[in-house]
Amino acid sequence: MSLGITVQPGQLIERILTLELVRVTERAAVASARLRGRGNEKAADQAAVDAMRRELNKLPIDGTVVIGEGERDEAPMLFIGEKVGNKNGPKVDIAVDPLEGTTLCAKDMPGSIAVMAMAESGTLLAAPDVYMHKIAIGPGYPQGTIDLDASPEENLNNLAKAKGVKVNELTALVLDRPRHVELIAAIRKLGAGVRLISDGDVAGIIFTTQPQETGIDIYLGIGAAPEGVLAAGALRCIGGQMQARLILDTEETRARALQMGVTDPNRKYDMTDLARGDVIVAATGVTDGGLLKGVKFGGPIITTETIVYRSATGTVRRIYGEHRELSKFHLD
Ligand code: VTB
Repeated sequence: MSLGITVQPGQLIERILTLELVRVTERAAVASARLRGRGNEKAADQAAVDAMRRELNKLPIDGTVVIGEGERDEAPMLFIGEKVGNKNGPKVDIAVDPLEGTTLCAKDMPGSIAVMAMAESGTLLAAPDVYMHKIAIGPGYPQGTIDLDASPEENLNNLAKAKGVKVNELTALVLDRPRHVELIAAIRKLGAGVRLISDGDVAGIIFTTQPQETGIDIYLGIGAAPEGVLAAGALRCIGGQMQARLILDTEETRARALQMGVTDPNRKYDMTDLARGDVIVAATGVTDGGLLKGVKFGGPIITTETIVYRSATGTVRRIYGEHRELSKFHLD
């Protein structure tokens, strides 16, 4: 293949794949956006899964889904362990959340995205689709400012000190769930603010990297594991700190995790344990949100907005796409 540019062997494919991933999440986003506001989470998710899978299988990669939609019997496609790609390329790990925030999409509420990550084989955390304890902050703070095992009080006080502000000037982002009642109370007791979100903690974690814009200083709480790996991949590129622990609270989940290589069910993972190698993360907006604009229909042109993170260089690209429905490349 000659593209008239000189790059190291192995790098070419990676650089080209950065754009290829955009196609994948664009397609998934457009497919699910057609079902926005229809109140059918399953159909919207299935549309995203089908489109993502179809596009992934066109890529010159020998890929394996290591974390994502669920396992073989629960997820019809893109299940953990599924092979994707046309095999004419590097061995890669894939993490997917074809429709992050299915409820947001079904209700046409802000913040649903189509998101995936690709990394060198063996470098993304392979785990079952379970819950995960997570804590994250953006870049610019001393290493160790936060610790998953410290109390919310300690973490917020340390962060306030590192930021040079009072603790009551901080805002934490937390998923609005009954399981977080105590966490929310502990944060508010310090005088700090809590921004509650109904879904979408991949973007929630990414928001901590731009506190001056988003108003979010720290992410705390329990969300899903695939979203944790995807967010870690993005932070690997932008910078920041993140720690996580899988919630393997039954014999069954521990056994499943062990099969995937998780020998210590209580292990505390750092950002680089969740996404170790060179990783590319792409996300396209489905509904409008704080991170990305949603898909726009109407007229002959469909527009999309995608963000791509590449850890090897720390490059973040925002790609605005115009897709002409009447062209032979029309998006279904
Ligand atoms: C989160 C969030 C997702 O699931 O990880 C959450 O990022 C997990 O918690 O958008 P629940 O089972 O309590 O919803 C979502 O909300 C939906 O996938």
